[in-house]
Amino acid sequence: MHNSQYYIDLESAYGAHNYHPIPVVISRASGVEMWDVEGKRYVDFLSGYSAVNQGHCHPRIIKALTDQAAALTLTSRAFYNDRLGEYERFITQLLGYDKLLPMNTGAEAVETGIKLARRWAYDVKGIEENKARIIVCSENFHGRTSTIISFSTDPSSHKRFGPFMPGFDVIPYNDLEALRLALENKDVAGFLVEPIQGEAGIVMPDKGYLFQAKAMCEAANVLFIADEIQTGLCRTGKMLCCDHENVKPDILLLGKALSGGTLPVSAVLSRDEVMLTIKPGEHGSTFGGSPLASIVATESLKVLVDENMAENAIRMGELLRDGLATIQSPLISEIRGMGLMNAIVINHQNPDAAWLICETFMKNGLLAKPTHGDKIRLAPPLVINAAQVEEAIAIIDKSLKECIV
Ligand code: IF1
Repeated sequence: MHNSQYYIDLESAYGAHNYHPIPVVISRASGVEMWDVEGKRYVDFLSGYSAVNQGHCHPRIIKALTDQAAALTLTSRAFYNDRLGEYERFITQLLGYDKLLPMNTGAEAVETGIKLARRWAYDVKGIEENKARIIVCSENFHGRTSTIISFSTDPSSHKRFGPFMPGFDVIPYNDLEALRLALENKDVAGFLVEPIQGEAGIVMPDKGYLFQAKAMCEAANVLFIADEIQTGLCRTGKMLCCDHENVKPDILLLGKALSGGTLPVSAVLSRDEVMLTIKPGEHGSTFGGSPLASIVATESLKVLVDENMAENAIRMGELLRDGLATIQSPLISEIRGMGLMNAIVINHQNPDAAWLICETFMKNGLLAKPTHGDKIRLAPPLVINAAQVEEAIAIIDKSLKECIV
């Protein structure tokens, strides 16, 4: 058994330097807790970027995974398997869609949503081929593929990765007037939006924005494509964040917690009019819809429902925000969020302040990560209980008082 520094040095020597992790090396986790290689315990306030909503190593999900792994992992879609159809029926009935298109990563779900919207635009809406446009929002985060970064407004995502994919119109987030103007173009096929912007720092639109945006898309015969990869699956206190406004996306994108953090499993859901425009051989993936992914996704969804994780996210989110609001610290300029998707906005001129605070959190037994410099995301697994929330608030309070920035 080596110490933490050994593993950090190993990654630095042999791995690409495309991340800058908090200097902690985790070797075991359960529920909300993680342990490093020295045996020190932490409360996890990142949840694998919201992939571990059900808690680390949820026993039901791990059992489904290991049982299926011993029987059949992959057939490819060249053959049928005895798990995919059951999963497709379960998820479409649960979420109210006609069809599922299974993929793996979140970025692949977004790519699939874009391809579907374009195909629908040509086959159904009647837009001239290669003219379809997709409206997106500034400060968006939808993944890392070359198409997706083409419409990112964050230079660190796209700078010097060109040339870029055309066909996207960027409008400000939470701006219905900008959307109205953009929708005047008859070549618009879809509007791709995060119900809450995660990477931008947990940016919440005004109440009614999603509802109005959906209504405007409908009036313009434009598909409303919701990226619920981070906001979905009970994270914000409802199965989908769009449920807070009773909005049903035309194309729904899910990922992350669809596997409880075990495998890359993503999903695209839509109605037949949209989904059946793609014919055999026109889209797919080697691993998408594998029996292993199908079983794990089904169990991950059932666990969310059976254990009332949406309700717990609402109650624990309120407890967390109320507790944070009582902390007296000049470093806090704002606390915001919904359910268990929250952020503290740090008030300090030092651009490294949020990073230094997260290092102090780590020292005191809480793991979180800054986003966009001055925001710290607070997104624990949805199985967190009141005592663990209180513990986290105490660590955050103590850390903000002792952190020298
Ligand atoms: C990184 C944040 C989280 C996403 C939404 C699609 C994807 C993501 C709304 C792509 C992925 C991740 C990826 C991770 C950082 C991260 C993140 F910082 F951006 F906000 F979750 F907290 N749509 N989000 O949030 O999904 O292809 O990764 O499976 O890239 O560094 P993926």
